[in-house]
Amino acid sequence: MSEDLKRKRASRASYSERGLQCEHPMAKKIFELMERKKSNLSVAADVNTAAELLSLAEAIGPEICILKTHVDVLSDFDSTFAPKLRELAEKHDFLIFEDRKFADIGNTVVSQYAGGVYKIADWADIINAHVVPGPGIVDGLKTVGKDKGAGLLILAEMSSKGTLARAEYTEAAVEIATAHPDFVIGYISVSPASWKGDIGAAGTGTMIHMTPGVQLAKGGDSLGQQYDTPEVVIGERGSDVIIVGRGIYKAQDPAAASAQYREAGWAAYLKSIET
Ligand code: 5BU
Repeated sequence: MSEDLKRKRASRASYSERGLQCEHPMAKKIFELMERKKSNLSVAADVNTAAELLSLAEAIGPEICILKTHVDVLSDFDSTFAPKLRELAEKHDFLIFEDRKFADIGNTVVSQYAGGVYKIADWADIINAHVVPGPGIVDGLKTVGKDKGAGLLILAEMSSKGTLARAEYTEAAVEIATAHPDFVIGYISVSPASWKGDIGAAGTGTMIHMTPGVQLAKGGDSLGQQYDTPEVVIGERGSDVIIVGRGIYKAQDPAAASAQYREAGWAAYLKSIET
């Protein structure tokens, strides 16, 4: 292990300590929620219908800190969906992250975020964006989401094989993210502990790292997804939140599987802050 990595590991702080430092209300809320529920598990609810998603959310709600959605894959989406999901979020104490991956110029993302069929800004606590267009995308999303108290995650890395979001791209993404502390709450990242120097400050500070591509065993799928375990993602790579899709919603008993992932994620976190 490099000296840089050793130093970073040793300086890792608890979620509550980091929550206390947060000025952004949504970042603070996430850190507090993780500590309160003893969960750093986010479930990617990639089912095909609103009915299935709501029933999955009811089953796994007690185990998760964040429910991640792709609302545009729900074949029966209508305006009754969001209020029902929000009700479950209140009941089970979780936040909603719409993984929309905005990627257009500022003016266009304003309409994509606030308008259209999905009206994401009305119900999502957290959204994410690529920085391919440059900082204008953050400024655009901010005009809609900031006053609502929403938080933005910047896609600094991706979990898929051959991703171009690496090296200098990741550094540029961090630069854009850190220039907007009033709206950006963290990153989608894969291996933030290995980022050069202190960029991104994995495991310390107020930026939250969330990582997809997590299963109980290392592996992948036939379309480029790459999986690693909660132990590696939280303990070695320096992330804060594990995002699990098929490992949970395809399990025979998603509630039991989510409990298993929550325990694995939490154990890895506790171990990572041991001094
Ligand atoms: P899986 O079933 O655990 O592979 O689902 C992963 C989820 O995370 C899925 O919703 C993806 O769209 C999402 N994802 C990802 O897999 N990799 C990424 O880099 C990003 C999102 Br960003």
